[in-house]
Amino acid sequence: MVKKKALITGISGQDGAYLAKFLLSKGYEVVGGERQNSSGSLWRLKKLNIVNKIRVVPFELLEENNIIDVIRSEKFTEIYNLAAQSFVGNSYGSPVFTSNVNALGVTRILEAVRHFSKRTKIYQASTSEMYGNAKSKQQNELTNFHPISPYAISKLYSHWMINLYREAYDIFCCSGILFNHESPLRGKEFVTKKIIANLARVKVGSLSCLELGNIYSKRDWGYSEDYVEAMWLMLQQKNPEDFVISSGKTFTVKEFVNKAARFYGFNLIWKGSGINEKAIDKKTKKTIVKISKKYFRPTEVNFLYGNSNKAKKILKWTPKTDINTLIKKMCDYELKSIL
Ligand code: NAP
Ligand code: G4F
Repeated sequence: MVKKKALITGISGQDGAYLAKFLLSKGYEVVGGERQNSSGSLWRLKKLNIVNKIRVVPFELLEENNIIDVIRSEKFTEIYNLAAQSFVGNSYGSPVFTSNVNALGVTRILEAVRHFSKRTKIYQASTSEMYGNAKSKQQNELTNFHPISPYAISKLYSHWMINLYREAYDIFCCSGILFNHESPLRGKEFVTKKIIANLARVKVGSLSCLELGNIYSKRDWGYSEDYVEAMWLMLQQKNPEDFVISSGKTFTVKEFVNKAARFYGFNLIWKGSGINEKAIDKKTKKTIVKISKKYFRPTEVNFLYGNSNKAKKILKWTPKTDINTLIKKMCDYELKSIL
């Protein structure tokens, strides 16, 4: 049987690493797309012991000719487009760059496939951020989108482009609307990793306290390694369709802090409100968490809570890792790396 060949764009990112590991386990030839001004360390692939099993090619979402060259010459079976300016907080300061990468970048891939490799299947990394502050209690494939950040708007553009190319040109392309998913390999700018990494430093005495922004937003947090399997399943279906992938549980950032703090042996007592709210450790009376204005966003998605019944039914996919197991994995990893 001919070996399937997949391109993973954003190979240096969290999902890129876990998806590469998963596809290698399925016998794929894995080609990783890395932008040229990346840090170049591929540390996540090294952590997973797979860096030597992947062929890395230059892949920059801003460079049309680079994208055409790669897609035309390689004729991939599948492309997983995971590359993006993925940090919502930064998208307010760089709306043009974010749109160029996340929105037009996807159009560049779609055009290259349409003209030079029409049988290649495409997975696009869409996001629950596209729902914004949706009116419904839980969000699924039928919920209206109401994006409220440059990031979410750029992702909704690419989401609709994927729909268009599927309908207009009969390309097998689909989007996974993934809710937040984390892991020990999560970037340190995202709140879960920031909480877990900084609380570990407070514990060993190398940081005085953790500073956060809005601790009342709710997120539906899952585990990246579970979610990459759903990406693959979407491309193995007879017809391309979009799917919501979520844990089906939602917690506030504050609840996440309390859970992680308990893992490190802190017992937090919260005092004050608004910008003056803080968490004190019951035993030592030390302030462990403070609120800082600088981490608030101009607009905030207050509540994300996904319903993945369609994925359960059609893909036979369910999340395996609950939030407590996820936190334990992340805390164990963090302690090991700082001690
Ligand atoms: P991540 O760790 O931030 O990885 C993003 C990747 O994109 C990195 O490899 C980055 O390279 C690359 N990249 C950035 N700009 C690029 C450009 N101009 N050209 C080519 N590559 C570029 O993100 P992730 O958490 O793995 O998420 C993967 C995808 O899923 C992203 O598209 C994200 O928006 C989306 N998503 C994530 C979540 C989540 O909770 N994790 C949920 C829904 C959707 P460098 O290493 O060089 O920066
Ligand atoms: O961890 P976050 O930065 O993730 P956010 O904004 O939900 O975006 C992530 O999930 C999306 C899927 O829904 C992805 F599409 C996207 O690429 C990314 O992976 O923030 C989570 C929440 C927000 O409400 C934020 O305001 O935590 C709040 N928060 C409070 N203090 C903070 C902080 N977020 C960060 N990053 N840093 C803080 O100090």
